[in-house]
Amino acid sequence: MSGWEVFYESLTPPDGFEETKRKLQEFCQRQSPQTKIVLVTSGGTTIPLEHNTVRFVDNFSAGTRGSASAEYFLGAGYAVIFVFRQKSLEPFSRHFMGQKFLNMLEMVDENECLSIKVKGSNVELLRPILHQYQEVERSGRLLQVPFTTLSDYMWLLRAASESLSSIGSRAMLYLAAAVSDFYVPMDKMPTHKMQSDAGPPTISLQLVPKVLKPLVNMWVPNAYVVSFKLETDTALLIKKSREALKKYNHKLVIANILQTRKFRVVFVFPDTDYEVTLNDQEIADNIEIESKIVDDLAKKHDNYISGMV
Ligand code: 9Z3
Repeated sequence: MSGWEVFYESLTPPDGFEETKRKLQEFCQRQSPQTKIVLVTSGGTTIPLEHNTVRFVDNFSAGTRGSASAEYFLGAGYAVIFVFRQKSLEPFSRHFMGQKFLNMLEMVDENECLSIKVKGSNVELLRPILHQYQEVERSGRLLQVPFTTLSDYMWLLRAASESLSSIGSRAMLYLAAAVSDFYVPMDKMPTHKMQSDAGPPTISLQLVPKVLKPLVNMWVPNAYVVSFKLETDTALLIKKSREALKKYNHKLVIANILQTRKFRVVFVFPDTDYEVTLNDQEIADNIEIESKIVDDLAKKHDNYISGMV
């Protein structure tokens, strides 16, 4: 068995896995024969430190990239499988997180009848979002699948990929989730909460095998696969992205630096690369970089489907 097979054998599938698998297959079969389907992964994975998990290792990802991109893919006519970290941002509802939504409302007392209204200019903000959301609900083009741990993510990524294999080149994988490179194997984890009176724990993390390899070569060999590369050191960004392309043989790496990811990414191909950025005016106008990323990708995907690349 190869490294990733041994790794999968050691992981327990998430609760309700068979039911989720059925939903994924049904979703893909239900779409019309021309519809393109994208799998968007979003948010960060957790690494439990105990079987009865009290503590875990997490990362910074809020799911902004994934949730915004999912909306733009829906806008471009795609059906979307959104595999996301539970409690991270989701398409549509992301616009109303925290107290934002409550600040959009006001109470109106008319003839002793109390009602709640959307405040003035917020109507214009809400209208297109609600409109798109309702259309997506009616057409059944969005399937949301939550995960929490690295193990859940791995099982769901594989099931979602395999459910897409039957649609060949019409499938795109957009792997924006921040997936941990390290984990604590099940047999190295204590059953119960670690006790402080036992002194400082030594936690030994192991490397997660790269599942991009079986994903590209075995699970969805004809799909348009896009991965993301995150770095904090600019000097490494393009080099590491090219290495990934070479190793996994997929179509494109979208490279980004932690601090500038909201307004600059680099599309890295085996032989070329170019930047996709937001200028000051676009930032002031609240344009999201994901709209440009998805726009560009949808065109590339069409070319790929028609055999032009
Ligand atoms: C990304 O690089 C995403 O763009 C971000 C988005 C996670 C930075 P936010 O959710 O952030 O909007 O706050 N995702 C991939 C990160 C990653 O783990 N990539 C692996 C790597 O860099 C390869 S798959 O080695």
